[in-house]
Amino acid sequence: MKRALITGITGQDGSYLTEFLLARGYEVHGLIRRSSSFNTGRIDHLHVDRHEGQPRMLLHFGDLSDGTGLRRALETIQPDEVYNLAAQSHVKVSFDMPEYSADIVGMGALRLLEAVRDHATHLNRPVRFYQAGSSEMFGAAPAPQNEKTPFHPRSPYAVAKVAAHWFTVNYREAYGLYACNGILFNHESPRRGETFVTRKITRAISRILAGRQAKLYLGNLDARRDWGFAGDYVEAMWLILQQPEPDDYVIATDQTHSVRAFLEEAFGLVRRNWQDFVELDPRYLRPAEVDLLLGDASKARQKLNWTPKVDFKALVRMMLRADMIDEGLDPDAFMD
Ligand code: NAP
Ligand code: G4F
Repeated sequence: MKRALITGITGQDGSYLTEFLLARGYEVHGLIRRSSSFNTGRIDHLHVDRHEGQPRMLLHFGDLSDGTGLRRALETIQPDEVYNLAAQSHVKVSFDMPEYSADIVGMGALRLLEAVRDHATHLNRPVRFYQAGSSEMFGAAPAPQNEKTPFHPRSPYAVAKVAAHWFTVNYREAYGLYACNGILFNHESPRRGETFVTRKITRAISRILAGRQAKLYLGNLDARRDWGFAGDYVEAMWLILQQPEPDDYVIATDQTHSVRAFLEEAFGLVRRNWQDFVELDPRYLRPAEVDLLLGDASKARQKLNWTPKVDFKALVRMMLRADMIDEGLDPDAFMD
């Protein structure tokens, strides 16, 4: 049985990747942070009590700021594959907490790479490493963006992701580590954090329909993103680690839409005009914006044989339906 270690297992991608790997027979180990409130909501449905069965998802306390703990986790788990998904992943928050974001996103990746390198060397066992790179690294670079596009990051988060990207390339070149970067464009789902713009919109619509919210306050509506479905993207993460040689890949839908277009699609599904509900709050504007992300994932299509299955319209509908059900509404009463 293959063993995987996932940092960030409690996040959106960690939960889908865990489901994906369990379905393929893996034993999945996840690093979780100690929290004063429960933070395992996205993976609770995968939990099997040790006293009642044979769990294949096992959780360990740890943090990317704690290098000793990372080393201990590797020694204990002895994974075949390590997926580094943990991050302070909110771009706007990274302007408020730049040092912390850089430490977890940039230095955290380095700490984990160091632990993997030593573990692989001392025990002479091959370990494959996946780094969760981001289209934010392209920032102001002209679209469409692919593996050859030079990075031009526009936030502390994105700068730190560029550092993590190059640490990963460096450990591949310097130590022969099987280390890969997935450069993933935005991917969403019903499990998306509530403060990212897509989920903020679908959740607000559901609350408006339920009479629990009157207005939706947003920032820049002109920004364009290449939005895909997280469930499709975790398959690409796994495929990246199954190739004969380690490499870096852009993962995207190759389609872009503005925040305004997302609003039109989502409010349109429930036959409402978004202009009646949406107002600008300058607090949601960023000191530097990324205007246009549009991926070119042709390398992944050719080499990984990967294609996204869920398109933009299906994604918006999926997220809206899930939030309406959460809100106690019957989606079929509002949508065609
Ligand atoms: P997410 O939902 O925000 O999840 C982030 C995960 O990281 C959570 O499990 C969180 O734990 C954990 N974490 C945060 N700080 C940590 C720390 N100091 N030590 C250990 N764990 C920590 O993010 P996501 O959307 O699943 O994204 C997964 C990864 O892909 C991230 O690295 C993100 O930057 C990157 N990425 C995401 C996208 C996207 O569109 N979703 C695109 C490109 C790249 P808690 O649950 O305890 O907070
Ligand atoms: O949903 P967002 O916060 O996602 P963003 O900044 O693109 O970052 C996400 O995708 C990256 C991949 O490209 C990941 F690396 C990163 O971890 C994260 O998952 O914002 C999308 C756009 C931005 O242009 C933002 O300015 O929506 C705009 N926006 C407008 N009003 C808003 C809002 N974003 C948020 N979060 N909240 C608003 O009220």
